[in-house]
Formats: sequence, structure tokens, C-alpha cells
Amino acid sequence: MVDYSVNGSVAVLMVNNPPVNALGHAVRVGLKTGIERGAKDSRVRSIIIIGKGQTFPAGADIREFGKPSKEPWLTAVGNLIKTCSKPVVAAIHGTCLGGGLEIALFSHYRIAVSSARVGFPEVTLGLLPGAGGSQRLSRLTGLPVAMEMISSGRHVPARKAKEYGIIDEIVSGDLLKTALKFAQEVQSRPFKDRCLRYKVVPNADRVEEYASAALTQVKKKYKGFEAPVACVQAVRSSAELSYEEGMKRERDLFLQLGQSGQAKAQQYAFFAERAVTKWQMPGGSYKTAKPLPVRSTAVIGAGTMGSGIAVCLLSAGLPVYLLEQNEKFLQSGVKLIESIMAGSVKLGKVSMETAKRAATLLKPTLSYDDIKDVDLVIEAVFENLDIKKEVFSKLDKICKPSAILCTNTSTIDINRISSATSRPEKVVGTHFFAPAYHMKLLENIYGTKTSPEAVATVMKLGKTINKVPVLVKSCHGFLANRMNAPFSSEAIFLVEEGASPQEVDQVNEDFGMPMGPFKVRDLSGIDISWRINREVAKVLGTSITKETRFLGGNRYCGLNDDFYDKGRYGRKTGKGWYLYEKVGGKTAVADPEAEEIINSYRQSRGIVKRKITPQEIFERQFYSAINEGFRILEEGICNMPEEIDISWIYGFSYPKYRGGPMFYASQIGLQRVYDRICHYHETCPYSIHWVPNRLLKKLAENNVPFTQWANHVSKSKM
Ligand code: 3H9
Repeated sequence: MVDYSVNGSVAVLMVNNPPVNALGHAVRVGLKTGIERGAKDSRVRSIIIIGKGQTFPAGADIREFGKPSKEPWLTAVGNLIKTCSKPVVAAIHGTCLGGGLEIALFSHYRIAVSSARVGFPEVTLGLLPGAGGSQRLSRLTGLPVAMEMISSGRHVPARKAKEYGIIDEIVSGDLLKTALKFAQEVQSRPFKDRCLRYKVVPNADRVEEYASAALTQVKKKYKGFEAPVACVQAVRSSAELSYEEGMKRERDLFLQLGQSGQAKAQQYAFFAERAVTKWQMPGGSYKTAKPLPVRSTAVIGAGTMGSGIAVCLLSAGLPVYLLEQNEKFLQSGVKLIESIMAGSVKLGKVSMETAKRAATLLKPTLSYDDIKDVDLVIEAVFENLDIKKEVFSKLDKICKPSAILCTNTSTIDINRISSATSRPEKVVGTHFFAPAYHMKLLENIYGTKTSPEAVATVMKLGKTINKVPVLVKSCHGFLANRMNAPFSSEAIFLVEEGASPQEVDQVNEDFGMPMGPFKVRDLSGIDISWRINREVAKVLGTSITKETRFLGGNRYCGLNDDFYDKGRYGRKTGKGWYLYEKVGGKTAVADPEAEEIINSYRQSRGIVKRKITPQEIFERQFYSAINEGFRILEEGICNMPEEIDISWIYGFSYPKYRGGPMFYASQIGLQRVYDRICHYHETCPYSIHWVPNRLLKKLAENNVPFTQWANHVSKSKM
């Protein structure tokens, strides 16, 4: 795991633990013995630590977390480096993260290639640097930078790291060769003062000021997360305590965080995000299917979604034909794209260079002929089957045979859309979440005839445009919206029965959702849900009236329609479930007029308002969604619970520190979740979504651990 070799007077410790050279037990042992050997080796006058393959160690081995820890610990290895009688040089390439940066900071010198990045991303795993990083980084960079870097987990490019004082030299050419030269040069220099432990924290007397600014910032930016606050506290102690006491404080905070549910959930989310890349479908998988090259694209429809999708493609350097049916719509799409780009530059999310390049890559057009040679098309027209079929029929006639035809539908079965073409194997769903340029989830959907090649292409495209792609099988609503349906319906039923929109939103926000469901409805537009309900009714061959209490055999609440009838569409009209300071305003306040609408709705239907507890609000929304999640698993719409959890985290901003609804269910205990679902099935018998799911029942009765759920899914599918 760590190869020892001597080149002239320099010992080279080459960490060899692919893919990321994580500092697992064997690597720690290898580094310890390597340093001890180098210190004793009479030929050796300095030592290099370097990573083989793509990177310097990218951190501790996260798979070891939660298992009994085995010596030597990272701090002990670091202390050996720090006190070594010969200077130690960390030669950095790739990603020097977490424990990797700890090792580098214990070393006496740090050199890096310009493409390298360094950082302490532990916070993203619900932790903080656990081997003294919070005590030593601040001695190099000062308190504000250390507080910001450690509490954000940001990867810092090598040049910036040099500015901060983390890297001593940026080098070019072959890293090992350069490192050997550097290690020889430092042999004659005194190096004891290079040890960070003896440095003082710059401006330590201003710690109170820096810490309070950093705390205000992290509490706002990472609302609900425990680790960022602890990160600031740990760095703070580097200025307030001695080095030894600071190390102890960091250790205590690290252990506290490690035992918290948040760390467990965030580490689960880390691996879940990687697990969803290993997609499978009938006839192919990530292992067997090769993506087709995508060098040119077209987006059909320049509305909010189409323009947002175009921004994603343009930002990744892909040429985009933006196609609309008339000049007015086209120009408004172009303006929207320009303003999104300008906003992103202002926020520092996109560089000026990227924005300028994007402008040259955008090709607005009114002609289908222009897109005949593109590799991939994304249709983003109005959510109506007939209109989509018309578009796909045109695309089928015009686009080259190899082109992949994608639809940004949020609910419609892909098979119904692909039936309008002669190439259903090339048709695939790419469901973006609003705002498309911001939300990370890309729900890719395969129909019965979609080829694994088409899926591989859109899974790769997702990565290219910096999204988290999740693959699901086609059905009405797919994964995310299908689970969101009971979640969102229950919110409105709760208000129908007696809760206020504010109470429902509060429970959601206290749990960690960035916005309650009524604020979300106001943001997305009450007119939109009004229209969607009509589309659903149309598909069901019925219509919605004031008397409608059931739709497709399911409970229906017409409250949304009453708000629509009063012209209260949400933020866009300045009022909806809430009142806003202006049309398009963002500050939601309770509105007596909205309360009046709700009261008269209840009165007109003879509903007697009752007091609803926060627990009931929570369970009815989240447990109904979880029940649907198990149904989705059982039907094979997805293959593993991780796909559901990642969809919620990146599609609905579900708090990562709770892992996702399915992981959360496993933490509450499936038996309890199942019992409560049975309870609501008895008390709310008119909602199909409360019929307790069989897979959930089976897993609960057999007390199956979370990691085994997927196995039971495939068995139950067979
Ligand atoms: C830490 O260091 C604590 C210390 O301060 C204190 C201790 C006392 N461990 O992401 P990729 C796997 S906490 C185990 O697809 P990329 C990953 O699961 C750690 N496994 O590659 C995947 O496996 P598979 C602080 C790891 O090129 C494979 O490697 N460090 C680890 O897109 C490839 O990963 C971090 O938080 C790990 N540390 O991105 C860094 N890292 O193929 C976490 C990766 O089976 N890692 N794997 O699915 C990353 O951010 C990215 O992996 C990295 C490469 C940027 C390095």
C-alpha cells in the first residue's frame, strides 16, 4: 500500500491504494513504517510522500468509519512525520483532501502541481478534520480563511492554496522528479521551525470577531447542519487554547460529531451519490453500454424550463440550437438565458469567460431544419401529450438517425411519447427540476424500448452538465413526482381538515426542508397545479367541478381551485397561500384573506376544523411518501433505495443530514413506519396512497437491515 524506495539521498514513500489513495489502515501502517525506515536509513537525508496514480491521498478511508478503529491512528502517523529527524516533503497532485491534507500539513514542506486541489471536506461528511487540521491550518492561513475553508469543505486550487500559505511551491513537469530535486535542496536547511505546531496563530486576539462573523455565515448558509458550527468552534480553539488543548478540543468535537445521526446520514449520502452512477436496466448497465458522443445539442421550447436547460448545456461548453415556434417566444428565451448567465456570473457561479463562450454557442432558431445534424435534442415544450407527440414526430423525420431524442416531461410515460417516432430506442426522458440551471437532480427515464446506449448517453450527459443523474423506469410521475404526489396532497388535506398552511410549512422547515409545501406551491404557481389537475382529470376522462371530492378513486381537495378562482396564483400575483410584499415578492406572510378562503371552503363542505399536531403533519406527509417509495421499489421503477434518497436530496432539497426519506425510515424503524401507515390507512381510507405497501410490510416484519433492502426488492420483482 506504501512503496518504499530510495533515490540517491531521498526516500520516496509512494502511496498506492487506488482509486483515491485513501488512508485506510494498511496505508497508515505503510506510512508509519516508511517514515521509521527512512529515519533510520543511513543513505537517506530527506523523505518524500507522494501518491501513485491519479492523486495524493484524498482523505481517510470513509468505509472504515463506524468500525472499531485500528492503530496507528492518523494523528500518530502525523506526529511521526512532524518529529522526524529528516525533512519530509509532501508532493501533491490530484486531490489532497481531509486526512491527505493532514499528512501534508504534518510534513515540513508542501509542493504541488498547478492542477492540484487541497481541502478539508470532512464537514460534508458531518465531521471536522480529526487529526489536528483545525489547529494547524489556522497557523498557516490565519483564522478567517481556516474557518471558511474547514466549515465549507471547499476544494482550493493549488495557486490559491499557495496564496493562503498552504503550498510552498507550485511546480511543473514530472512531479516525482521535481520533488526529488526539491527534497535534495532542503536537506541542508534547518527545518524544525517548519513544524506548524510551533507557529502562532496570526491575529489571535481578533478571534472573537472572526468567529462570530463565521458563525453568522455558517448558520445562514448551512441551516440545520451541526458540523459547520463545530468546525468554526474547533478553529476558534486554535487561537484560544494551547496546541495540545486545541488538539484535545478538536478530538472531542470530532467524536461528538462522529456519533451524531447527521454524520451517519451524510456519509450514507456520499456513498449513495456514487451508488446511483452504477445504473442497470433490462439489457444493459453502466458496465456494458457505451455512451454516444454529444458534441452538439438542441432544446425545443424556450420557456422557463427550456431556457434553464439550455443554460446547463451552454455552461458545459456544448453548442445549443434553441428552437421556438415564433420570434417573440424565441427572443424572450434568449433574454432569459442571458439574464440567468449574468446572474450566475454575479454570484460567482460561472466565470465571465464561460458566460462569453456560452453566448457564442447559443444558436436561436425557428427552423427544425437547423437541428438535423445535432447529436442530442431535449424537448421542453408544454406538458401535454398531444403537443409532445407532435414535436417528436417532427424530430423523428428531421434528426439524423443516431440522434438521441430526450423529453423533459415531469410525468408522462415515455412509451406514449416515443410511440410517435420510428425510433423508440433513441427516446429517453431527461427530467430537469426547476430552476433547471440550479437544481442538481437529472431524472433520466427509460421506456420499454429505450436502448441502454441512449441511457448511457444521458447518464454521461448528466455528469457533463454537472448534475446528479438518477435512472428510473417509466411510469406516471416517475420516481420524484410520484413520491411527491402523496406528500403534497397530504399537505393540502391537512389544511382542509384544520391545519393552517403556516403550521404545515413550519413542520417541514423545522425538519430541514428549505421551504414548506405551501411556499413551494406559491413559488411554482397555483395556476400550474390547477392546470395539472385538469390534465389529470382529462386523462381520466372526467372533469373537475366544485363538487369534486374524488379523482380517479382518490381523495381530492378543491382548495387549490378556490385560490385559483380568486386570481391568487402565488408569488407571481403577489398573493397565494401567503401574501407577498409585491408581485414577484419573496417574503411570505400569513394573510387573513387566505384564511377566509380556507374557512369558507370548510364551511361550504361541512368540514369541522380540528387541531392537528405537528407529529401528525409530519407523518402524514413524509410517511405517505415513504409508502409510495416502497411501492416504487417493489415495482422496479428504481433498483435501490439510494436512488430514491438522492432524488429527494437533489430534486427537492431534502436535508442531506437526514440522508433521504428511505434512509430516514430505516433510522426510525420500519415497523414503526409501517404501523403508522396502517393507522392512517384506517383513519384516511379514501387515499390510495395509504394502502400499506407489501414490500415495506415484509421488510419490517423480517427486520431487514437497510443495506439488504435492494436484495429483497429484486426477489420480490422476480
Ligand atoms: C477524513 O479524511 C477524516 C480525517 O480528517 C480524520 C481522520 C482521523 N474513502 O468520487 P469518485 C471511493 S474524511 C473511501 O467517484 P472522483 C468512491 O466511493 C475524508 N472511498 O471519484 C468511489 O468508489 P466506487 C475526507 C472513497 O474522481 C471511488 O473512490 N475526504 C473515498 O469523481 C471513486 O470516487 C473526502 O471527503 C474515501 N475517502 O472524485 C474526499 N473517496 O468506485 C471524498 C472516494 O466503489 N472523495 N472513494 O463507487 C471525493 O470527494 C472524491 O472521491 C474525489 C474523487 C474528489 C477524491
